[in-house]
Amino acid sequence: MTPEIARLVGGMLAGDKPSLARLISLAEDDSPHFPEILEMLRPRLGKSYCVGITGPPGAGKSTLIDRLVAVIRSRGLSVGIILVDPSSPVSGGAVLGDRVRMQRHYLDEGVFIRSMATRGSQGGLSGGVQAAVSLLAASGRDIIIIETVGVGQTELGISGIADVVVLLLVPESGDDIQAMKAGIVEIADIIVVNKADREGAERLAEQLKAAVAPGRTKAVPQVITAQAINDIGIEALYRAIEKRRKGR
Ligand SMILES: Nc1nc2c(ncn2[C@@H]2O[C@H](COP(=O)(O)OP(=O)(O)OP(=O)(O)O)[C@@H](O)[C@H]2O)c(=O)[nH]1
Ligand SMILES: [Mg+2]
Repeated sequence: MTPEIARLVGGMLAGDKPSLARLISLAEDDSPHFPEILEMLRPRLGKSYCVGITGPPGAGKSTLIDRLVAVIRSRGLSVGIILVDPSSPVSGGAVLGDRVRMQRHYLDEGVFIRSMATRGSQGGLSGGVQAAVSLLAASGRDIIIIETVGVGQTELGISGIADVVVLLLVPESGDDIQAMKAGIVEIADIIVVNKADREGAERLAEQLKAAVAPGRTKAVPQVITAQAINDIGIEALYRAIEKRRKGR
Protein backbone atom coordinates (compact mmCIF):
# COMPACT_ATOMS: atom_id res chain seq x y z
CA MET A 1 0.00 0.00 0.00
CA THR A 2 1.43 3.33 -1.07
CA PRO A 3 1.45 6.22 1.42
CA GLU A 4 -0.94 8.03 -0.91
CA ILE A 5 -3.52 5.22 -0.72
CA ALA A 6 -3.09 4.83 3.03
CA ARG A 7 -3.81 8.55 3.31
CA LEU A 8 -6.95 8.21 1.15
CA VAL A 9 -8.25 5.27 3.18
CA GLY A 10 -7.60 7.16 6.40
CA GLY A 11 -9.38 10.19 4.98
CA MET A 12 -12.34 8.14 3.85
CA LEU A 13 -12.70 6.49 7.26
CA ALA A 14 -12.64 9.94 8.84
CA GLY A 15 -15.57 10.96 6.63
CA ASP A 16 -13.73 12.90 3.95
CA LYS A 17 -15.81 12.85 0.76
CA PRO A 18 -13.00 13.68 -1.70
CA SER A 19 -10.94 10.74 -0.38
CA LEU A 20 -13.91 8.44 -0.86
CA ALA A 21 -14.47 9.80 -4.37
CA ARG A 22 -10.81 9.26 -5.25
CA LEU A 23 -10.89 5.67 -4.00
CA ILE A 24 -14.01 4.96 -6.07
CA SER A 25 -12.12 6.28 -9.10
CA LEU A 26 -9.28 3.88 -8.35
CA ALA A 27 -11.80 1.04 -8.18
CA GLU A 28 -13.34 2.14 -11.48
CA ASP A 29 -9.95 2.19 -13.12
CA ASP A 30 -9.21 -1.28 -11.80
CA SER A 31 -6.22 -0.14 -9.76
CA PRO A 32 -3.83 -2.97 -8.86
CA HIS A 33 -3.98 -1.70 -5.27
CA PHE A 34 -7.65 -2.37 -5.00
CA PRO A 35 -7.71 -5.97 -3.72
CA GLU A 36 -5.41 -4.86 -0.91
CA ILE A 37 -7.68 -1.93 -0.06
CA LEU A 38 -10.73 -4.19 0.06
CA GLU A 39 -8.94 -6.68 2.25
CA MET A 40 -8.15 -3.93 4.70
CA LEU A 41 -11.74 -2.69 4.73
CA ARG A 42 -13.35 -6.11 5.03
CA PRO A 43 -13.99 -5.92 8.81
CA ARG A 44 -15.97 -2.74 8.24
CA LEU A 45 -18.35 -4.22 5.66
CA GLY A 46 -21.72 -5.83 6.25
CA LYS A 47 -23.41 -3.05 8.19
CA SER A 48 -24.85 -1.11 5.25
CA TYR A 49 -28.07 -2.02 3.48
CA CYS A 50 -28.02 -1.83 -0.31
CA VAL A 51 -31.15 -0.86 -2.22
CA GLY A 52 -31.18 -1.38 -5.99
CA ILE A 53 -33.65 0.78 -7.89
CA THR A 54 -34.22 -0.16 -11.50
CA GLY A 55 -36.81 0.37 -14.22
CA PRO A 56 -37.31 1.63 -17.74
CA PRO A 57 -35.83 4.96 -18.88
CA GLY A 58 -37.78 7.93 -17.58
CA ALA A 59 -39.89 5.91 -15.09
CA GLY A 60 -39.02 8.43 -12.38
CA LYS A 61 -36.18 6.59 -10.63
CA SER A 62 -34.11 9.69 -9.87
CA THR A 63 -37.14 11.68 -8.75
CA LEU A 64 -38.15 8.83 -6.45
CA ILE A 65 -34.64 8.51 -5.04
CA ASP A 66 -34.54 12.23 -4.32
CA ARG A 67 -37.75 11.93 -2.27
CA LEU A 68 -36.69 8.67 -0.63
CA VAL A 69 -33.38 10.17 0.44
CA ALA A 70 -35.28 13.00 2.16
CA VAL A 71 -37.22 10.39 4.17
CA ILE A 72 -34.07 8.42 5.00
CA ARG A 73 -32.28 11.58 6.17
CA SER A 74 -35.27 12.58 8.29
CA ARG A 75 -34.67 9.32 10.16
CA GLY A 76 -31.07 10.32 10.78
CA LEU A 77 -29.56 7.67 8.51
CA SER A 78 -26.71 8.40 6.11
CA VAL A 79 -26.87 7.54 2.41
CA GLY A 80 -24.59 6.74 -0.48
CA ILE A 81 -26.03 6.88 -3.98
CA ILE A 82 -24.55 5.33 -7.10
CA LEU A 83 -26.10 6.38 -10.38
CA VAL A 84 -25.16 3.88 -13.05
CA ASP A 85 -25.18 5.58 -16.41
CA PRO A 86 -25.53 3.06 -19.22
CA SER A 87 -24.54 5.62 -21.83
CA SER A 88 -21.00 6.59 -22.71
CA PRO A 89 -19.08 8.43 -20.02
CA VAL A 90 -18.68 11.21 -22.56
CA SER A 91 -22.36 11.92 -23.24
CA GLY A 92 -23.25 12.55 -19.62
CA GLY A 93 -26.87 13.21 -20.58
CA ALA A 94 -28.68 10.96 -18.15
CA VAL A 95 -26.25 11.74 -15.38
CA LEU A 96 -26.81 15.44 -15.80
CA GLY A 97 -30.57 14.92 -15.37
CA ASP A 98 -29.95 12.86 -12.26
CA ARG A 99 -27.73 15.53 -10.81
CA VAL A 100 -30.39 18.16 -11.34
CA ARG A 101 -33.06 16.00 -9.67
CA MET A 102 -30.94 15.33 -6.61
CA GLN A 103 -29.31 18.72 -6.38
CA ARG A 104 -30.62 19.56 -2.92
CA HIS A 105 -28.77 16.58 -1.44
CA TYR A 106 -25.31 17.42 -2.78
CA LEU A 107 -24.48 19.79 0.04
CA ASP A 108 -25.70 17.40 2.73
CA GLU A 109 -22.75 15.80 4.55
CA GLY A 110 -24.90 12.73 5.16
CA VAL A 111 -25.35 12.09 1.45
CA PHE A 112 -22.69 10.98 -1.01
CA ILE A 113 -23.67 10.85 -4.70
CA ARG A 114 -21.58 9.28 -7.41
CA SER A 115 -22.23 8.63 -11.10
CA MET A 116 -20.54 5.69 -12.76
CA ALA A 117 -20.47 4.49 -16.34
CA THR A 118 -21.56 0.90 -16.86
CA ARG A 119 -18.50 -0.27 -18.77
CA GLY A 120 -19.21 -3.82 -17.66
CA SER A 121 -18.93 -6.94 -19.72
CA GLN A 122 -22.07 -7.74 -21.76
CA GLY A 123 -23.66 -4.52 -20.59
CA GLY A 124 -23.87 -5.80 -17.02
CA LEU A 125 -22.83 -3.87 -13.96
CA SER A 126 -19.10 -3.36 -13.85
CA GLY A 127 -16.97 -4.60 -10.99
CA GLY A 128 -16.47 -0.94 -10.19
CA VAL A 129 -20.05 -0.71 -8.96
CA GLN A 130 -19.54 -3.56 -6.50
CA ALA A 131 -16.29 -1.99 -5.35
CA ALA A 132 -17.98 1.38 -4.89
CA VAL A 133 -20.66 -0.29 -2.75
CA SER A 134 -17.92 -1.81 -0.59
CA LEU A 135 -16.23 1.57 -0.20
CA LEU A 136 -19.49 3.28 0.72
CA ALA A 137 -20.19 0.51 3.23
CA ALA A 138 -16.72 0.87 4.75
CA SER A 139 -17.20 4.62 4.99
CA GLY A 140 -20.17 3.92 7.25
CA ARG A 141 -23.14 4.74 5.03
CA ASP A 142 -26.28 3.23 6.56
CA ILE A 143 -28.09 2.87 3.26
CA ILE A 144 -26.63 2.58 -0.23
CA ILE A 145 -28.88 3.19 -3.22
CA ILE A 146 -27.97 2.13 -6.76
CA GLU A 147 -29.96 3.49 -9.70
CA THR A 148 -29.77 1.47 -12.90
CA VAL A 149 -31.80 1.82 -16.07
CA GLY A 150 -33.61 -1.41 -16.78
CA VAL A 151 -32.31 -2.15 -20.22
CA GLY A 152 -30.33 -5.20 -21.26
CA GLN A 153 -28.53 -7.15 -18.59
CA THR A 154 -27.85 -4.30 -16.22
CA GLU A 155 -30.95 -4.84 -14.12
CA LEU A 156 -30.19 -8.50 -13.64
CA GLY A 157 -26.73 -7.68 -12.30
CA ILE A 158 -28.31 -5.54 -9.63
CA SER A 159 -29.81 -8.53 -7.83
CA GLY A 160 -26.33 -9.87 -7.18
CA ILE A 161 -25.26 -6.66 -5.45
CA ALA A 162 -28.38 -5.21 -3.80
CA ASP A 163 -30.01 -6.56 -0.62
CA VAL A 164 -33.38 -5.47 -1.95
CA VAL A 165 -34.39 -4.80 -5.56
CA VAL A 166 -37.04 -2.16 -6.23
CA LEU A 167 -38.51 -2.18 -9.73
CA LEU A 168 -40.14 1.04 -10.89
CA LEU A 169 -42.83 0.78 -13.56
CA VAL A 170 -45.29 3.30 -14.99
CA PRO A 171 -48.96 2.74 -15.93
CA GLU A 172 -47.97 2.35 -19.59
CA SER A 173 -45.70 -0.59 -18.70
CA GLY A 174 -48.79 -2.82 -18.63
CA ASP A 175 -48.41 -3.69 -22.31
CA ASP A 176 -45.04 -5.25 -21.68
CA ILE A 177 -46.01 -7.18 -18.62
CA GLN A 178 -45.92 -10.60 -20.26
CA ALA A 179 -42.40 -10.02 -21.49
CA MET A 180 -41.35 -8.61 -18.15
CA LYS A 181 -42.68 -11.52 -16.18
CA ALA A 182 -39.96 -13.64 -17.69
CA GLY A 183 -37.16 -11.37 -16.60
CA ILE A 184 -37.00 -8.32 -14.48
CA VAL A 185 -40.22 -8.79 -12.53
CA GLU A 186 -38.73 -12.06 -11.31
CA ILE A 187 -35.88 -10.39 -9.50
CA ALA A 188 -37.94 -7.60 -7.89
CA ASP A 189 -38.65 -7.64 -4.15
CA ILE A 190 -40.76 -4.51 -4.30
CA ILE A 191 -42.52 -3.15 -7.39
CA VAL A 192 -43.47 0.53 -7.45
CA VAL A 193 -46.04 1.64 -10.01
CA ASN A 194 -44.94 5.25 -10.29
CA LYS A 195 -46.76 8.11 -12.08
CA ALA A 196 -49.96 6.90 -10.47
CA ASP A 197 -51.36 10.34 -11.27
CA ARG A 198 -51.85 8.85 -14.73
CA GLU A 199 -54.57 6.46 -15.74
CA GLY A 200 -54.04 2.72 -15.43
CA ALA A 201 -51.81 2.62 -12.35
CA GLU A 202 -54.27 0.70 -10.17
CA ARG A 203 -55.02 -1.71 -12.99
CA LEU A 204 -51.33 -2.43 -13.50
CA ALA A 205 -50.83 -2.85 -9.75
CA GLU A 206 -53.65 -5.41 -9.64
CA GLN A 207 -52.23 -7.18 -12.69
CA LEU A 208 -48.83 -7.37 -11.04
CA LYS A 209 -50.24 -8.73 -7.80
CA ALA A 210 -51.98 -11.46 -9.79
CA ALA A 211 -48.94 -12.25 -11.89
CA VAL A 212 -47.21 -14.75 -9.69
CA ALA A 213 -45.11 -16.50 -12.24
CA PRO A 214 -44.76 -20.26 -11.82
CA GLY A 215 -41.33 -21.41 -10.79
CA ARG A 216 -40.62 -18.18 -9.00
CA THR A 217 -37.95 -18.76 -6.39
CA LYS A 218 -38.19 -15.48 -4.50
CA ALA A 219 -41.15 -14.38 -2.39
CA VAL A 220 -44.00 -12.59 -4.16
CA PRO A 221 -43.05 -8.92 -4.54
CA GLN A 222 -44.85 -6.21 -2.66
CA VAL A 223 -46.62 -3.79 -5.01
CA ILE A 224 -46.87 -0.10 -4.14
CA THR A 225 -48.35 2.76 -6.17
CA ALA A 226 -46.58 6.11 -6.01
CA GLN A 227 -46.34 9.59 -7.44
CA ALA A 228 -42.72 10.48 -6.92
CA ILE A 229 -43.21 13.95 -8.30
CA ASN A 230 -45.97 14.65 -5.74
CA ASP A 231 -44.15 12.92 -2.88
CA ILE A 232 -46.88 10.28 -2.61
CA GLY A 233 -46.13 6.66 -1.73
CA ILE A 234 -42.58 7.36 -0.63
CA GLU A 235 -43.23 6.65 3.06
CA ALA A 236 -44.83 3.35 2.10
CA LEU A 237 -41.76 2.46 0.07
CA TYR A 238 -39.46 3.47 2.91
CA ARG A 239 -41.40 1.28 5.34
CA ALA A 240 -41.24 -1.67 2.92
CA ILE A 241 -37.45 -1.23 2.68
CA GLU A 242 -37.04 -0.76 6.44
CA LYS A 243 -39.02 -3.91 7.14
CA ARG A 244 -36.58 -5.89 5.04
CA ARG A 245 -33.54 -4.10 6.45
CA LYS A 246 -34.58 -4.83 10.02
CA GLY A 247 -35.57 -8.39 9.24
CA ARG A 248 -32.36 -9.58 7.67
N1 LIG B 1 -46.58 12.52 -14.03
C1 LIG B 1 -45.55 12.13 -13.28
N2 LIG B 1 -44.29 12.39 -13.71
C2 LIG B 1 -43.26 11.99 -12.92
C3 LIG B 1 -43.46 11.32 -11.70
N3 LIG B 1 -42.26 11.03 -11.16
C4 LIG B 1 -41.34 11.50 -12.02
N4 LIG B 1 -41.92 12.10 -13.10
C5 LIG B 1 -41.30 12.76 -14.25
O1 LIG B 1 -40.74 11.80 -15.12
C6 LIG B 1 -39.60 12.34 -15.78
C7 LIG B 1 -38.40 11.40 -15.63
O2 LIG B 1 -38.02 11.40 -14.27
P1 LIG B 1 -36.61 10.86 -13.78
O3 LIG B 1 -36.66 10.87 -12.30
O4 LIG B 1 -35.49 11.56 -14.44
O5 LIG B 1 -36.69 9.37 -14.34
P2 LIG B 1 -35.51 8.28 -14.40
O6 LIG B 1 -36.20 6.96 -14.33
O7 LIG B 1 -34.48 8.55 -13.39
O8 LIG B 1 -34.93 8.53 -15.86
P3 LIG B 1 -33.53 7.95 -16.47
O9 LIG B 1 -32.50 7.99 -15.39
O10 LIG B 1 -33.24 8.88 -17.60
O11 LIG B 1 -33.87 6.56 -16.91
C8 LIG B 1 -39.36 13.70 -15.18
O12 LIG B 1 -39.91 14.67 -16.03
C9 LIG B 1 -40.12 13.65 -13.87
O13 LIG B 1 -40.57 14.91 -13.43
C10 LIG B 1 -44.82 11.08 -11.26
O14 LIG B 1 -45.10 10.51 -10.20
N5 LIG B 1 -45.80 11.50 -12.10
MG1 LIG C 1 -32.41 8.74 -13.55
